[in-house]
Amino acid sequence: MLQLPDSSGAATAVRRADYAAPAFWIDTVALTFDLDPAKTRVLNKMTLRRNPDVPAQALRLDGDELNLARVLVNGAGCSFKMDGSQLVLENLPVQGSFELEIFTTCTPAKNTKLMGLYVSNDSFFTQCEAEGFRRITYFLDRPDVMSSFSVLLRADKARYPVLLSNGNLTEQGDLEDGRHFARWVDPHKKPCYLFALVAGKLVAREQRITARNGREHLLQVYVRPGDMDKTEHAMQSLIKSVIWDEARFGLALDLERFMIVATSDFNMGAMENKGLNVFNTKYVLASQATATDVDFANIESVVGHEYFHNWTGNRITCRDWFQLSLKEGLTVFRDQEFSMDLCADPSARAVKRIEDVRVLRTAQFPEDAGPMAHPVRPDSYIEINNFYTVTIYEKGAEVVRMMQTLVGRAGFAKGMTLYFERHDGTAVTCDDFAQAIADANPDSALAKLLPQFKRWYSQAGTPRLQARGDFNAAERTYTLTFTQSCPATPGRDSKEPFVIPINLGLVGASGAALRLHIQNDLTSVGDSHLFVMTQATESITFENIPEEPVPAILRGFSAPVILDFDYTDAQLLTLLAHDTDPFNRWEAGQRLALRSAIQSIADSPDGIRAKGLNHAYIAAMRAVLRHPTLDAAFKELVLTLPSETYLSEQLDVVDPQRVHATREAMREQLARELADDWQWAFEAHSANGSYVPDTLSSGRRALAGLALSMLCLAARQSGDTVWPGKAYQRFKDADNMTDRFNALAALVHTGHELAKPALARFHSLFQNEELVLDKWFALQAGCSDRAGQVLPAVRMLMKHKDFNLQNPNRARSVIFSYCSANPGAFHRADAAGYLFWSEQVLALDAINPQVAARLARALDRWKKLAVPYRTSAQEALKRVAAKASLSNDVREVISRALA
Ligand code: 0A1
Ligand code: ZN
Repeated sequence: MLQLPDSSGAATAVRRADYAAPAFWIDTVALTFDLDPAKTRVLNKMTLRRNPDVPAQALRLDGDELNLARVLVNGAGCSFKMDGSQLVLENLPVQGSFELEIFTTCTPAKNTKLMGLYVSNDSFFTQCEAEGFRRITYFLDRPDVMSSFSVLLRADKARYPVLLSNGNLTEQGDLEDGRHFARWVDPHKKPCYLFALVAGKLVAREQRITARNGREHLLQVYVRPGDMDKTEHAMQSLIKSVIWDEARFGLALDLERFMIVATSDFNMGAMENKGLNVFNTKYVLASQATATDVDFANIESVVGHEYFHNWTGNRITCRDWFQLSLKEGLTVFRDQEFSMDLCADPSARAVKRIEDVRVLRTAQFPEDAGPMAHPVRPDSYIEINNFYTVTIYEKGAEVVRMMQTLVGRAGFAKGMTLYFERHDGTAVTCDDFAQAIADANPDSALAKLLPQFKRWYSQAGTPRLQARGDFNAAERTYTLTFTQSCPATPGRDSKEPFVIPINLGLVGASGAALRLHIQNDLTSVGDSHLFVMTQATESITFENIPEEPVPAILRGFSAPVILDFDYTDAQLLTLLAHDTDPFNRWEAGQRLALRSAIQSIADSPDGIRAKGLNHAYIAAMRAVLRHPTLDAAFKELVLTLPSETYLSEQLDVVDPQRVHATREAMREQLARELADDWQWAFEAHSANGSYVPDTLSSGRRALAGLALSMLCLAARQSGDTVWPGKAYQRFKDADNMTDRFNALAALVHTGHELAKPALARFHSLFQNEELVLDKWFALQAGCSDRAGQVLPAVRMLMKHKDFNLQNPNRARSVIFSYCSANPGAFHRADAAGYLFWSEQVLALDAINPQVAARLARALDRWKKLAVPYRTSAQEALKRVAAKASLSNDVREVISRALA
């Protein structure tokens, strides 16, 4: 087990194996809040009873940074003691229910951690997941304790005219001294992490809808008064979500009122509190003038995600936090499917799949190979907030997707129905979910292989799938042999084989899909086959194969593995041009680019003398770009080179500067050699009409944006001024943020002299738009580095009047954009980037440990770095570790990195 060098000994690991049911149940909770930023009073009246299944013991209630004023049992004073931050009550009634009343106060105005009850822009918000409720009152702060909540809110009426909590508004009215009240009753039992309250000066866009079953619902999106004009898209996304969940899974809205509230101070994206979702403004507010197409798409998927949690997370919740992926993996899967189902055509679906895989491979694969690697269902943690990870979310979603692949779409829907029949209203485990999907499909491969399949939940690390193809001309057979392995991860060296669903096909040399005849299997037909691998090594043989085919393996990315196949360039070009699966076409292009980059890095220490991209690759890219029928979004993905992060993951030792220089040289070559084609692409996709953020026109704008950036890059090489001039013009004239921002980014990344006036103009145009200012900061901090100018610029940005370290969005837009998203600028030979990182981790830790711990992860992969980066990164990590008063959040990340 991980040893923490914390002398206080405060942090201890929580282990999944230690799970024990709670000793008490809390059936009802009546909360009364007198809201005041400086001192909020919280009266908490609970009815409790002992859990008959657990031996009698003391009641231990969690608390954090609370001032305790009074404790009454059945209306009378009682003895209690404190054990650390827990309130311990012994001698409680043995039989039946009893009432426990606790009166505490807290200080929302000083709550910079943004967990529990806090103030943002003079409004009150709460964030309780995972363990924030204990910062509001003493409670059994664990997800398997589900209670009926009623909430009375009291506050100054002029300052906080809107008072919201979960469920239904049952009463409201005025009080003395300009105060007023509202009473909310939640008809559904819930764990306390789903509790929420909001109070402030807010306005709402409202929409009444009638569901299929005839029930009426009120949907509301609450924002600050000036933001009303940016709520239409969120509302439409919510309506689409309600319709989709009912149509696809038969899951109807179970609330009379469903509210979304936006706040600009939020640690994460959004939170699924029952009936009262609280969102980061970034995932609510959008207008043509202020939000990009990507923002619009993100809003749709985050609104969907939170809404879908209403069933997967809220109606059925997690038994303990080790089961976090039960709700998160499943809900990400559901939001991915939602976004795909909203796509007008199959090609747009494929684009969404490629984008999701790209996130998985650039963020989750590195996590799974680094010091924070953990199984989808972890075995232990020190700080649960550190486990809201891409592994729990994105890899968890891939595990659910594989289940769907193994039982089919209809079978998966049946499994979901059984899951709700069995577990609605309870707190369960990942095992319960997998069992329901398997039991609903008793003849499926999943049911037959369930115990082995569940290794996806228990074993960390990205499996490697090695494939080899053998063509036997005499027998006219082709045999694919697969070997799987999984690297060691912290705490576990050897792994058992996984169940790997491999979707595959064969492509003839001419590009035609071959019909598959599998040896000893007369049932299979068609040109695609799902091979379910279970052993360490396995083969499959195809018959009637006239010539050596090109295997198309892992179509649609059917399993979250790293596939090694020794493709020739010619084979990859065939797949890129012809495979029936768009994901694999894209993948073939990425492999070609990757191969060339790795070769260049090996050949040329500075990335400059490298041979660069070959003719065939350039010609293939031209063919894709000019293709008459492929859609623009797909072209943009194919023509975007693999990221520096992804590239670095392919190397054993990483020199970030060499990686950066190599990729830049490749981009420049693509810009130069396809100059005419980029010009054509820009002109052909810049048609203006009225702005709609749908997949088709977003794709056109994305491709035009890439073309413009390439044209500016080519111009920098040739000294031409026409394209930068055009970019500036487009920046000024654009009628939407996507085109405007793409043009600005093209100037900033190429370091053109017009970037400066453009940035100044952008700032003055949008100085009152927080979310747009975030983009302005992020663009500069994420800017391509040429002369080490980015770090000094970042330090200057932090002195800007609009910078505020306490606001997570702003901190992310500057510090994270530099440390986590700009490797070429961050990994400096003089170690100044790492020094900056350590300063910021420490500064943020004093304000908001959760945000600090995320930043701490920017050096996760330091052991892969080449010298001198490696040594100076280690020094920076040690500098942070040396601080005595680190939060558990940061301490856990840093200790793991240094272990
Ligand atoms: N459950 C939310 C994510 C979330 C998690 C933790 C938070 O605060 C620490 C906030 C939000 C989701 O999946 O959307
Ligand atoms: Zn979620």
